[in-house]
Order: sequence, then structure tokens, then C-alpha cells
Amino acid sequence: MVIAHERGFPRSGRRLSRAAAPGAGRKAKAGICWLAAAVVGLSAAGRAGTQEAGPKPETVRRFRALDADGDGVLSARELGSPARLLVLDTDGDGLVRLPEWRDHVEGMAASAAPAVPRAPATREELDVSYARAPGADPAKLSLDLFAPARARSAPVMVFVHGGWWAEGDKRDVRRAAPTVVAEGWVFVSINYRLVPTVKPVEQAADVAAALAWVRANVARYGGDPERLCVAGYSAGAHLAALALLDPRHLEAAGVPRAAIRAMALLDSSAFDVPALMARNGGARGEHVRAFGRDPRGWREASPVAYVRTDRPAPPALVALAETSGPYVRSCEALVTALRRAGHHADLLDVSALRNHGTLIREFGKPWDPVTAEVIAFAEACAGRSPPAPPGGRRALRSESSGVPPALQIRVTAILEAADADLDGRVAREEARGALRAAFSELDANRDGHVTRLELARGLAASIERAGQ
Ligand SMILES: [Ca+2]
Ligand SMILES: [Ca+2]
Ligand SMILES: [Ca+2]
Repeated sequence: MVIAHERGFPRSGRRLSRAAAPGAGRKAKAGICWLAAAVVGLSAAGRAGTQEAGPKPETVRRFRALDADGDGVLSARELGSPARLLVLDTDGDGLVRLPEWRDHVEGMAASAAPAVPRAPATREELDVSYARAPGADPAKLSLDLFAPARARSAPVMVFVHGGWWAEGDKRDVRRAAPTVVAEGWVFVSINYRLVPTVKPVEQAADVAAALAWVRANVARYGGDPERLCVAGYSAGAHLAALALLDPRHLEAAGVPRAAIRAMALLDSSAFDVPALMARNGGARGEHVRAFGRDPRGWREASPVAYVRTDRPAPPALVALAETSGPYVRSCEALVTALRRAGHHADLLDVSALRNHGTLIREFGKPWDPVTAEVIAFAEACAGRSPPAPPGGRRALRSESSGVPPALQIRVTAILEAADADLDGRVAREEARGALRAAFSELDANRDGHVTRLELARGLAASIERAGQ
């Protein structure tokens, strides 16, 4: 069944829940007024005169320093870039007045709640059977597909859920669909048969079979069958790596290796199965249930065992959240093996922000920095943005990933005002005024659309350049 629909219901990005904590009395009330004033100012600065206190002297001094012709307003030329005008001109009249400037310089650090963007117009196809097996539950060999409503040759992200090889469902990551679709990607979440019905090696074969279905069918939904990226979490990261690195799986499914542009592997302790099982205290009951007690089976199910110099491997982003030994050793072992064999592998340490559970609980939320990293890596590997930098180890430390909450609100407001066809992005034809002037600067991958993440990154960069 195909459902094409426009989910264009507006959702307010301006929540005041943090300030409205119960029992905080008079102080909280003042806090609500202050936050409300700051937020209203961000969206409609012309009304910022409702704030009682005047701007700080330093705010006025900086404003006047930029106002070269002394007419009391800042033009795009005086600001130095159309992107800066876009951030500051909240009433859209093409000029920045003192209240708008004041809201920006005095309000950007406000701890506003993140803005929830509207879900993009999406074409969904749910519970599609991708393979059959004797005696198998058909629901376990099925997938859900979400495509931008008017996609054309869009790259495709295929997600493999987690759950100790024995639990979990493709619906677990459904919340990621609008976020990935808004960036112009087709998003596919797959099921696979579970332990104890099958073993991990057969689960990896299921993953490869799902990839074969996607390759054969995704063009019907506007996806590009030559640009698939595979992401997985926990057991799903292990299965994705096994399906892509043991060449027998893709061969048996008839999927050319070159069609797989990237793998994003989120926090698995099982990339090196023999090391996990042999180490005293490393393996848990769930590992024994999945991998058994026979060491020969461990090696066959171990992704690192298939990494070789003379065998291609997709560029890898390995995210490490859990700081316990087995996860650290597993993620480091895979990245080290891939790099030693001459393949691209990034280790992204997200442990300052996430643990194994919160990594997936937050994944796919609109401003989740881990999701933004996965999309940026996939974009680079799919050839839609500059190539990924040489493999290295990086740590994520900031929840807002360089996009302060107040800027998130501004990005959402700009997008929703300009996005006439509700696909979650601004096409060049949709852009007006300062957005039109800044379009080329903001459309980092030059695909004719400015997405939410492109807008957020571009505007954050323009603020950083201006030293505000
Ligand atoms: Ca203005
Ligand atoms: Ca649009
Ligand atoms: Ca773009």
C-alpha cells in the first residue's frame, strides 16, 4: 500500500516548559516573561518594544559601529553577508533595526527549548516483504520505506535496528524518518529474522537480501540504487558490518559492492566476536545465546575477520557511546583494522553526550548531533558534499552541535516561512529576499535545495565569522 500525503500540520517550536517548572513561584513567573519576550523577539522583532528594559550600552555601541551611513538601520552590505541579514532580520523587511540586533546579541544564549520542525511531505510504504524463507514470519523479512514526496535520484539510507540479535523492530527508529527525509534522503528501516530462530550469519544474509530489494525497487520511489548508505545500531551495527564486509553476503544477494557508499555503525561491542567471547567477563548471556560456544562460529560472525587490504570496504563512521571495555575495544578494533587495511574509518566518540541507551533514544530527533554527524558523513560519501576528511578520532561534546537553541528556532522559522511545497527544504525557486541572496552560500551540496542542516550550519558559520 502506498500512502502519499502531506503532513503539513504546524507545530510550535516555542515551548516554555523549562521556565514553567511547577512550584517555582514568583521567580519562575519572571523567568517565563523574560523567556517569552526573548522568544517573541526572535520571531517578530518589530514587536520587541514590549520589552521594558532598553538595550545594553555595549549592544548599542556595536550596532552603531556597523551602521556606516548612520541611518539607524543595518543593511546586508553593512552586515557583510546576506546570511547574517537572514539571521538578524526576523521581520523580513530587508533591514536590521536595533531591537532585532538586540534580540540577537542579547538573546542568542537564551536557553530556549529546541524548535520542532514540521514533518516534511513524505511518501511511505510500510511492511514491504523483501524476501521469503520457509517457515519464516513474513513480518521479519519486511521493511518500511519513507521517501521525499517528489524525490528524484535521492540517496538512500538503510537502517538496521538493534536488540541483542533477539529483539527489536524496524519501527524502533521510525522517528528518524522525517529528519532524514527532510535532508533529501530516502530512509528505509528493515527487519530481519531473530535469534534463536536463526544465527547472526543468517541475519546478515537477511540484511543483504533487504539491500537487494532496495537496489531493485528504490528507483520507483525516487531513490538512487547506486547510492546506498547502511546504518545500524548495536546488534544492527554488527549485522550491517558483517553483511558489508563478508563478501559472500552481497555476492549471494547480487548487490555490487560499489553501490554501497558508506556504513554508519553505532555502538556495538561485537565487531570482533572472538575477542568479545574469549575475554573474561566480556561476553554476556545475550552474546552466548547469539554466537554459541563454538569458537569456529565466532570467527565466521566477526566483521573484523573479513577486513583485508585487497578487499574493498565502504567508508565507515563508527560511533562509540558506551565507555565500558567491550564497546571501546570493539569499536577501536574495527576502526584500527579498517585503517590498517587502507580503508577510510572515522571513530566518533559521543560518550560525553550519550550512553548505549540514550544514543538510540535520541537518534533521529531533529537537532540530535549524532544524527547530524551520520547524515553529514553519508552526504560526503554519497558525493553530495565535500569528501569526508581523512579518517581520524573525534569527540562530540556539545549537545547543540554548534547550533544554539535560539538559532534552531530561527532556522525553523526561516524554513517554514519559505517552504511553500512542504517538502521540508527550500528550493531555489522558493527562496526570496535575503534567503535568495544567501542561497548559493547556504546550499553546501549544490543540489538546488537548502535543507534544515545546511541552513543551520551555514547560519552558524556566518555568526562565527562575524564574531558575534
Ligand atoms: Ca528588519
Ligand atoms: Ca520546499
Ligand atoms: Ca542542498
